[in-house]
Amino acid sequence: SEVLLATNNAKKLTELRRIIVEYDMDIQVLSLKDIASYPEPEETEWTFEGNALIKARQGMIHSGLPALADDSGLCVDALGHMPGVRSSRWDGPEQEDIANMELVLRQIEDVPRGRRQAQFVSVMALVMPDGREFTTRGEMTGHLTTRPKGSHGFGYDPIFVPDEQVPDSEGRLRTAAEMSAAEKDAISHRGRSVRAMLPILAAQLGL
Ligand code: ITT
Ligand code: NA
Repeated sequence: SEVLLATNNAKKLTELRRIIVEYDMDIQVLSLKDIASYPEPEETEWTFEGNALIKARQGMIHSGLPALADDSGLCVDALGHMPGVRSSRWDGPEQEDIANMELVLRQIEDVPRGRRQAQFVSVMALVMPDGREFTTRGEMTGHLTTRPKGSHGFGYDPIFVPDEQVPDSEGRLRTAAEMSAAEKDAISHRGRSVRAMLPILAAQLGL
């Protein structure tokens, strides 16, 4: 069965596809490149659920296919959970990921190690051609470093140290950008939101 992932973020598409592949299901994930282009909807909501549904509804309307969308972001405790749904404000290419990370690091410059907790959130929305709507949520807790480390992943991964990991022999913890794809998927917000969505998707597609 074909499903659209309504995202302009190629890294999200890569992550979703590689998580689904693990489950050996008969699902083909199409991207916005596979359908006629349409204007990107404005993300006007203040919740991840609301914005994920906006993106999935537009994807379904313009493709006629069951459509998935991810809305995600980094919520920093010391910043009152910002940037949150505004995490991609300087959205897009790698250079701009660096600007985003630097802005967050500057804003928490004076926050000590013990108060640098943060969470990544991912909400997956599924909108079916008959209008049925579903959302699932995944979270990953951790803390922020003082400088970027690692080159894997995307976005804020180089400054985020997930809680759920085993320290190396020197007791050092790694950022999400220092983890392999499989390690990140096993504990990530998106890994969790996608794995929660898979049984819903299978049931809706009659698989
Ligand atoms: P679409 O709306 O087209 O899907 P986007 O990148 O604009 O793409 P969001 O509005 O959901 O998506 O913004 C999510 C931002 O949160 C993303 O650009 C990153 O800066 C950050 N983010 C989300 N997941 C992340 C992850 O796994 N690792 C690092 N940063 C992440
Ligand atoms: Na958003």
